[in-house]
Amino acid sequence: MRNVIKAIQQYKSFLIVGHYHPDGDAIGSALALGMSLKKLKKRIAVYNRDDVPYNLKFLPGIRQLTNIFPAAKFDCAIMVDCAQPKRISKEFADAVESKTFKALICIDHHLLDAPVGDIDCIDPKAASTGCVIWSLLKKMRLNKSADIANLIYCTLTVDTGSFRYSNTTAAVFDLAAELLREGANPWLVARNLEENNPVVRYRLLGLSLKSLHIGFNGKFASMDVTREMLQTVEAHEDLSDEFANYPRSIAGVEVSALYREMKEGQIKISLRSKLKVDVSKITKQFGGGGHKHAAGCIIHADLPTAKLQIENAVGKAL
Ligand SMILES: [Mn+2]
Repeated sequence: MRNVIKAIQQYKSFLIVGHYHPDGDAIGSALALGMSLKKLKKRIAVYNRDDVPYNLKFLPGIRQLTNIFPAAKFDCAIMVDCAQPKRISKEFADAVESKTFKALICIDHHLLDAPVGDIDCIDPKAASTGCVIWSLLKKMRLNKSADIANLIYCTLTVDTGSFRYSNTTAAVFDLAAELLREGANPWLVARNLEENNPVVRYRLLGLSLKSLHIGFNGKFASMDVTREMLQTVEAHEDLSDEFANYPRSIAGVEVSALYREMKEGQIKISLRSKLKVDVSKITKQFGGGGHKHAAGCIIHADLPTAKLQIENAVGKAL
């Protein structure tokens, strides 16, 4: 963190980036950092390859986010909630490869074998990347802002599943209280994150729930989202992002899977577990990643083949 602060003081321009298919932690962290560096009169751009999900459009400063890779040069690039340039975008990975930046900083809370930054600020104990950013901003005395408090509060809500997951520690509640004192508004964040769904999401959920499959003596449950379902209700696949939690919420289920047909011959799998099974070990077998209780991968096959492969691996893990 000391080295990150040094770099922030030393350099004049910063490109702040988060992983594609962004969540509230990637976007909230990037915006909070961007807003703070602006206060220091740094030239900044905040970039994400993909569009902002509908439930994150309320975030303060969201207009500073661009999905067009900036042509301008920057002294320093800061990756947040991600430690691999290729998970930002091809343009970004190319820029890193061709040594466009004087320094590459990585601020994250995922454990990775070999982070690639010149400066890696990774805290696997942090509930969200936003928590790491908040510590950084406090050290730099840039934390007195209700907007930044709301952004960090959003990262915390998203990555702890609204203060429910096993990463919800006493420190998380301490931090939440601190953010509230700085002006974060829990109902504003919750209302926009969770009570702002388009009706078509529920029509899609209705179709997907019909595909509910229970296996391994009730320890496994899965749901599908097919191209046909998406076409029937005219929905975008992003609307099914949280569906993986439904099969896990069934009594007795230890592992759940959501199978999403991306395009012909490409299935995106989201795995969830409740207690013992480390689903990231399963997704890694298929070139994916994630956490113990939530992980994902993509299998290049048709839906029945992908299901067979996943269920074989899940069966062994169970
Ligand atoms: Mn995160």
